[in-house]
Amino acid sequence: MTQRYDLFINNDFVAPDGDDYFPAYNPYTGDVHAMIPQASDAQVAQAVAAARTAFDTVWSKTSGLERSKLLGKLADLLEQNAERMAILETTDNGKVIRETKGQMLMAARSYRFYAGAADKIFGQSIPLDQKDVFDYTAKEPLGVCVLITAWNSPMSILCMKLAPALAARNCVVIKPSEHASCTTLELARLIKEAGFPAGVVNVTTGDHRVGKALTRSGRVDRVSFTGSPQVGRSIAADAGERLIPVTLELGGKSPNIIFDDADLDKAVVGALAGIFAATGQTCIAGSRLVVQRGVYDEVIARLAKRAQMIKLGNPLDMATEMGTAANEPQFRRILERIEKARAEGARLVTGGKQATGPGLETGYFIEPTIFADVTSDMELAQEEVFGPVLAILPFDTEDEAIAIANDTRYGLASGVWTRDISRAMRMVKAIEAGTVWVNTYRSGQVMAPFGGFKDSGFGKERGMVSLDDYLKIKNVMIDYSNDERDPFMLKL
Ligand code: TXE
Repeated sequence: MTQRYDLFINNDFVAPDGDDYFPAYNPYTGDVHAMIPQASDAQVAQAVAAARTAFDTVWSKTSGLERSKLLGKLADLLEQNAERMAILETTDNGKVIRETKGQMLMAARSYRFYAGAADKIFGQSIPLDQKDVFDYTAKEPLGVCVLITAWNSPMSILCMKLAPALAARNCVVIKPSEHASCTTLELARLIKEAGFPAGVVNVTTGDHRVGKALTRSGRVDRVSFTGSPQVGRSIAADAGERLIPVTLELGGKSPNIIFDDADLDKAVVGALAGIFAATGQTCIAGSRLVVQRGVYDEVIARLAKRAQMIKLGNPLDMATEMGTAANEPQFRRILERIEKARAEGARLVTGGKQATGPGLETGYFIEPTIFADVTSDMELAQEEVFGPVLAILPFDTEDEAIAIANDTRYGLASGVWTRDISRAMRMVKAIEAGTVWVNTYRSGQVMAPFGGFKDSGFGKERGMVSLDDYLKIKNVMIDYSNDERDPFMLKL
């Protein structure tokens, strides 16, 4: 049955102006499974106004304890609805249920983490050189934050933004990707059920016009965005125009480096998880496997063998290991990138085309694909494919590995596989990336900060540090002395 969703503005579910709905496709069956509302400019303005009013009248005045209880309640509701939400997200973007189930529980964990943080936001008292003057800082909320998310993991991406924003006393307007909006609209129901006051959270769905209307609204105080570097640049330009801060999480071309002395059983599993989990449609994909010459052939052989055994199929089946490309444009983009890689001379080891066979008659399936003998000057080593396509590059020395790792405009994540702790520590220092995993890959927890360098963006999500992105610091100086003061003398 096709579910029809409405916008979520000021705790009401409202139909889009002009009954303007667009279809949400199941990338496995090709069927329309839901209708999504396209917010008009006027409705975007209403959502921002609702958030502003809620901020001014209610939310900015709440205690940490009140916010903590509400976030905790939301975490409970998400846990209770995890199965249903996972099925919906898998239906919407083709990511395997094995992963989306875990993602829902991790998102609930995230709301719980920031529930615990909501009443622990304090400033500092600062000793000055002057006597009888007391100085302190207070951390204040920003106001209205716009949260724009991508289609690959809507609930995981959103919780990294929404939970700290709310804990820090901000109101928000959320704009999910037009390619996967359903779980965000379902979350709106849970937010209402949890008891958040009207206007604290609003969801306006639709295409890029809605995102643009939000980032160009003169009444928002921060934008947090996850998506492509191209759109990230345009959002940063809009924010620059208004002089408001932005957080940008823009993807990567992450190096996963295997040294000769690595535990190869572990490293091969890490390499597979790095590129084929989530069908490679993840910003942290270990899409460049950089392998030392001594184990190069062995790693390629082992990876190819396992890649050919990856079970593709219905993403809702717990046995399925790799799902579909999330939508048609993405499917086409991945196949184009594969053709380009062939043309530029990368050696195709396995895969390389649309996957077909029993159970794959419908759906945007792509074979797990591995290219070897890739060099840094190839587009495959530089451009994000955002699909199940691995580029393997050989190296001889540690310096060479570092040079290859850093030869990218991105700087989001990286992996190092070695048994030599001294080498691991040298690599950790040398790699220009916001995350370095040593002897593990694609592992993240809400308490550990995440976010990239270079073209991967800026700002941190997760961890206590991300609260600061949603707060401003006020300095307060109180002179309680009885001294006479010369108005023209600067007092130190
Ligand atoms: O992202 P877009 P798309 C990469 C990946 C993928 C490519 C395109 O390489 O192939 O991006 O994916 C909204 N002002 N990533 O098209 O276009 C848009 O409606 C304001 C990496 O989905 O960047 C959507 O909600 N908003 C990424 C969101 O921005 C605008 C995850 C993302 O859209 C806008 C997904 C504008 N001018 C894709 N234009 C990651 N970092 O993990 C669009 N939007």
